[in-house]
Amino acid sequence: MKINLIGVPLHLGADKFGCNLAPKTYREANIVNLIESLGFEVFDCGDVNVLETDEKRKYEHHPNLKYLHEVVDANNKLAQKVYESISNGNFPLILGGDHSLGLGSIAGASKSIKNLGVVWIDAHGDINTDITSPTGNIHGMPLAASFGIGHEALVNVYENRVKIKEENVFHIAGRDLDEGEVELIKGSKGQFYTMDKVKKLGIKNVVKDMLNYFKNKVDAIHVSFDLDSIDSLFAPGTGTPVKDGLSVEDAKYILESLALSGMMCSLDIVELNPVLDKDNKTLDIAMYLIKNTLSKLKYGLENRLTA
Ligand code: DIR
Ligand code: MN
Ligand code: MN
Ligand code: MN
Repeated sequence: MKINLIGVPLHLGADKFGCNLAPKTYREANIVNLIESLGFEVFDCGDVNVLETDEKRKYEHHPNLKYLHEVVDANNKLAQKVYESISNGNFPLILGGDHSLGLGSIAGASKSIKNLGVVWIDAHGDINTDITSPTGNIHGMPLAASFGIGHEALVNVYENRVKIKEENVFHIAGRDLDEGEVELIKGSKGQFYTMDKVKKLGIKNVVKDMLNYFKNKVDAIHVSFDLDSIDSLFAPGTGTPVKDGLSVEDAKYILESLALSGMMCSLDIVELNPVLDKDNKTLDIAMYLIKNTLSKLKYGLENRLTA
């Protein structure tokens, strides 16, 4: 098994410049060497090519889906890379870029894995639609679209099918939810462990619930980690920072537990905005989390084989 790095220099889904620079920032911080130092073979697939566009074309394709064509195009390309990586027996590490890339990651992973689970760690719900979104930013919509709710161009990204079952979603760290998202969560078959719930239960119990929930339920789990899930005090370098979030150790524990479970098949790390990051604080956290998570992945594979 190799680690496949896939960069996604996309900011159009967030409509804020900066997170498109993150893949370059990770490479300059020697992410390849870091992963190799854990004993993995790394193949860097390079960056997904993002179409050039300009501000004037933001609403060219839809009045409340900014840069729809460009975001869908990038996700079609990403999905194919993720699909190829997993079907070749490798582990894709997808470096964003804004969180609209979850559309492509999940589309690709769910082509390889029939019954895919998704853990979405985020201050935001990312379950808006073109109808409910107060911003028109597609990075606030990818999770809902993946379970079939939203505009058909997003639901049918890469392939014309719903990618995951709603009940296969486990969301952690929500604390900045829009009205339409709160409504959707109320009737949802998915699991939503908001920050309030995390504080009440404690992170150990959240992780216990998560692993129990997925046991005998899914074939593998795609993990989508938005750095804004971490408290903005520690991780200021994201486009939409929110206070009162996870500690770095909470995030580390969630991710390493997933790696050790043997169920994790792919990982997104998204929304690092190097322009907004102070003293590389957020970059350092991301590198620390990637290092620790991947270092546990080998044990996870052994757990899976002996289970
Ligand atoms: C807000 C912010 N809920 C929106 N979303 C995200 O625009 O839909 N920020 N995902 O990271
Ligand atoms: Mn066009
Ligand atoms: Mn997000
Ligand atoms: Mn977010």
